[in-house]
Amino acid sequence: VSTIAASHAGLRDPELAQRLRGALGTRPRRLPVECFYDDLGSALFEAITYLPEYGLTRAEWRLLCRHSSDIARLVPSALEVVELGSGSGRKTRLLLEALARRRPLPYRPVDISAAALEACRREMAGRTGVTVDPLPMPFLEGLSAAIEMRAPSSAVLVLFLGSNVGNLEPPERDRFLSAIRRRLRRGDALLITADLEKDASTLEAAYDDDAGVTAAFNRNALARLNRELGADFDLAAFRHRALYAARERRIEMHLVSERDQTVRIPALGLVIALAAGETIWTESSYKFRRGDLAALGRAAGFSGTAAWQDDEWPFELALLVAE
Ligand code: AVI
Repeated sequence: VSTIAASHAGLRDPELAQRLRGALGTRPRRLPVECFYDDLGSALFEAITYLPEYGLTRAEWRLLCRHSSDIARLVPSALEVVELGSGSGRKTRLLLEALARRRPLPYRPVDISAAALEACRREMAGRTGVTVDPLPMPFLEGLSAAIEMRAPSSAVLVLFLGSNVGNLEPPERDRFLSAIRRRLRRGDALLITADLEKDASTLEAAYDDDAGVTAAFNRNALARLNRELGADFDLAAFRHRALYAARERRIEMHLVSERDQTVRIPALGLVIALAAGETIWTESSYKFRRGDLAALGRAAGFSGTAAWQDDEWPFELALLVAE
């Protein structure tokens, strides 16, 4: 996991600070997705992937186990892989091994978290045929850098896994997929995954687990505002809430203020009054239907080559090719 536009300046990055001011300063109060993923947030997310309630990661793992060799057959053999949001690289290892069986494979993970890239490098160490070349950058910058490094005769396979596409609002998502396409050549490919719709109680449990790990992940976003921007959020006065909005097909995560309170965020020059029951909307996680990924890909200039689903935890993996 990582972010699309964060930088090493953390929340003090001027562009992010500006967006934060807008998102928190007006109602409904929101937080940009970048707020989750400092090193602690990335570690908490890694813990989420082990929760019994959070079936997404295991479903993706099953799909990659089952279909790595199909994917290897469908993509050109002279290939370079760029992964947007590598995380620890655990899930990608299998696929890379299948691809590297044919010939040496340059692998360029793009992630803003140096800790994630380091874990990824360790995970790949000693895998025959895979050379790791980490790019500590926001996604699109990293993709552009990787494209500049490509050997002229190689195709590029971009990985955008983890159902990360679900954390983008639809207009932003469409722009992002088009921005990926614009950086690619005809015949390059995009391997992408998305969590599929399922019943509300299963989804809500996945985002409000019994051990409270997701609640900690959610609260860490406010804890970061305290740490990095000198804010004085009283974390104990916020309750974690996850609800499935079926019409919009998204999980919404909120932090609910348990009382009337005033919070100061000096580095943003912001003082906000929260009423009891008012929420800070911290994340949306969109859910999809079978075939949605191919349709999104088509709108961005890709054709859908293949798609596979997991039936145990409905989840989709799709291979799209740049037209
Ligand atoms: C990274 N992303 C796909 C996760 C999701 O499921 O939307 C983030 C997450 N938020 C709470 N739990 C997991």
